[in-house]
Amino acid sequence: MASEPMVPSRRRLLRGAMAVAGAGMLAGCDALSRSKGFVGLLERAEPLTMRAQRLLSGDRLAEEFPESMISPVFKPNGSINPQTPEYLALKAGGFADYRLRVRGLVQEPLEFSLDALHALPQRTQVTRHDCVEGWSVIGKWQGVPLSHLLDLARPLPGARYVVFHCLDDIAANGSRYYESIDLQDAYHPQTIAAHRLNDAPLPVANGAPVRMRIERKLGYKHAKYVHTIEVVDSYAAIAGGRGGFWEDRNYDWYAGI
Ligand SMILES: Nc1nc2c(c(=O)[nH]1)N[C@H]1C(S)=C(S)[C@@H](COP(=O)(O)O)O[C@H]1N2
Ligand SMILES: [Mo]
Repeated sequence: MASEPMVPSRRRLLRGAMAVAGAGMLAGCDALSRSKGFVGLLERAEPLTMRAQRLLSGDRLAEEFPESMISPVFKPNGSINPQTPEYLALKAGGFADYRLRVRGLVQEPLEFSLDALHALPQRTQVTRHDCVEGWSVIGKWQGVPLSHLLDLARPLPGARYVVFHCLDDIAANGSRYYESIDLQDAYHPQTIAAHRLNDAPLPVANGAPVRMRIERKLGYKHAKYVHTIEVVDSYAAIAGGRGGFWEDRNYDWYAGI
């Protein structure tokens, strides 16, 4: 085996210089990442991480717990009392005018009142919510499997992601919260549009009237106050282009647990 030279060769020095130039380029990454081309690259690279996680965990279910382990309080976090005019109007009417829309790359755009959602097949699950801030709580959720809503709407060829648009703004500039997952996570059996928490209608603080539960993901993926489920081929054109409110502020998109 050839041994490494003791004195750096010209080639090695050159390579070192290129590494330094590379570090300089990283500092420009933020500006770069805002360009559509770069986001497109990211979207192509991310399935690699995804595949690695799936090789390890497959499509396994998140752990479900006995009801005796439900936390006394399901700690609310992020937006807990939305103040957008749309939300305040819906809340004032007891959410009678609320509609959950399914649109985008689907054969059959749909909308559901709360009563209509209650009439669909339901799933109940007692699961642990893990926030990236380092706390967890266990709660019992009831809702409609997203797979069922998608089966009714029938995604078109080219559909790759599902984007959840929310009624709250949490940034000072009025940015709306949004999130996205890929179709595989969308069809996961524990991915539900939840309207009940601990055997009661979903409280405002936890996302009333409808929020997502995506049990294999960190807390910030679980969009609350959802009004529209949009099926897309790419999320690059939405808001900051990284697939979610926190992703646009540098959080990881996949966020698997
Ligand atoms: N619309 C919306 N969804 C959201 C948030 C938010 O601020 N707005 N915060 C996220 C974060 S960081 C967490 S931990 C969970 C908190 O859900 P909870 O309030 O039911 O605990 O909601 C997530 N979904
Ligand atoms: Mo969170």
